[in-house]
This record gives sequence, structure tokens and C-alpha cells, in this order.
Amino acid sequence: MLKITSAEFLQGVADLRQLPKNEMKEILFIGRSNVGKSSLLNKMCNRKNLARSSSTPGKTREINYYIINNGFYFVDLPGYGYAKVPEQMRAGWKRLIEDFLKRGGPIALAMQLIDSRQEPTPLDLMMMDWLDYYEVPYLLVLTKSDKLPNSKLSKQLEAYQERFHSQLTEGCCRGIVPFSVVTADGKSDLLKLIERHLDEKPREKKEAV
Ligand SMILES: Nc1nc2c(ncn2[C@@H]2O[C@H](COP(=O)(O)OP(=O)(O)OP(=O)(O)O)[C@@H](O)[C@H]2O)c(=O)[nH]1
Ligand SMILES: [Mg+2]
Repeated sequence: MLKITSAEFLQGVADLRQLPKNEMKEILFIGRSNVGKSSLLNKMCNRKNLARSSSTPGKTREINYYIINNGFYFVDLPGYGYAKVPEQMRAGWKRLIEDFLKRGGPIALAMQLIDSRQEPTPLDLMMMDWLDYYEVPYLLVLTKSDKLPNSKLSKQLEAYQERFHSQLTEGCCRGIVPFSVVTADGKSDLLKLIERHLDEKPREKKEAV
């Protein structure tokens, strides 16, 4: 199983011209504000404050790059769905994220995070459509699994598997994994899946129609 031995913040990117010069494979963390992206990233690296996590939604505004094991990147994308964000900024976010996904090659795997207690939001569904369209392999990570009793969690997992059956069988969804930073539920599964996808051949670039 993949062991993370080093993790360092590299840079924040607000514009695709600022992407790191040294292209390496990327593992993306995507989801609405407050869903637990930074917490998941920290947990995978066994670090408390590598990615700043807070109770103030919408705090991460840039695409944040972290170098892992001096060989690949963890990439924390800005959270979406925060009601107080002005419309103009929301449009900027959409353009940035879609252009980011279009680049082809370097994205090895995306983690699409959804709160295990909730239904996917329209923006979550839009993100999944983009990931399928641009042929980015992704996992649905059901976060904060400690907040649900086991019986409810397995029901929710089944409901997600049923709802996203076609994405799992014909699309780019590679699995649905419950996760908790509190209990470390799902951590070893995610490390195994990351390792497997880092070994896969990169996808081709695909143009928008
Ligand atoms: N109980 C519990 N709380 C969690 C878990 N993961 C995250 N949280 C809490 O949820 C809040 C948001 O977590 P973050 O990791 O900052 O969320 P984020 O997605 O990075 O948020 P933005 O950067 O604002 O987009 C924090 O108060 C975390 O402590 C979890 O697995 N269990
Ligand atoms: Mg964050």
C-alpha cells in the first residue's frame, strides 16, 4: 500500500498560467465548501495543518498544489456552493475548473467529496458530469462517515451505488468510498486506489465541443 513519507505545500494557482512547471501526476480533491477536502488531504498525509482546514466555508480560493513523496501532486480545488460568493466570482470559478480539467494528461484521479449525510447538490452533479465528459477517473468519497450510525451509512452507500450505477459501469466513476477523519474509516482503501491510479497510463486530451 502507498505510504506517504513527505508532503509539502508548493503553491496556490489562481490562473492556469501559474501551473507548476514540473508536470507530475495529480490527485485532485473536489467538493463543496466545508465538505472536508482539506481534512481528507491532511489525513492522507498524517499531518494536522498541511492544508488549512477551518469552519469558515469558502476559505480555499486558489488551486493549491502539494508535492507528495517528491513524485506526484495532491491538488486541493477551491470549494464551491458557498451562498455568499458573488455571481462574477462563481463564473470565474467555473471557467478555472473546467479549463483545469480539460488539460488531459497529468490528472491520475479525482476525489469527488460529498457529505455522507446529504444528497449530491446540483453543483456536485455538474462536477461529476464534467469528470465523465473529460474522462477523468474519479471516486465518490462520502465524507464525515462518523456522523452516521453504521446502518444508515450502509443504506446511504447502497443508495449512492444504485443512483450512480451507470457512472460506475460505463462512466469514469471508479468507486464509492465512505471516509472519516475522526475514525480513519476509508483511509487505507483510498491509499490503495490512489496507488493503483498513479500506475495507470495517462488519458488523452479531449477538446470541448
Ligand atoms: N466529524 C467530522 N468532521 C469533519 C470530517 N471532515 C471534516 N470535518 C469538519 O468539517 C469542517 C470543514 O472541513 P474542511 O476540511 O476545512 O473542509 P473543506 O472542504 O476543505 O472546506 P473549504 O476549504 O472551505 O472548501 C471542519 O470543521 C472539519 O473539522 C469528518 O470526517 N468527521
Ligand atoms: Mg479546504
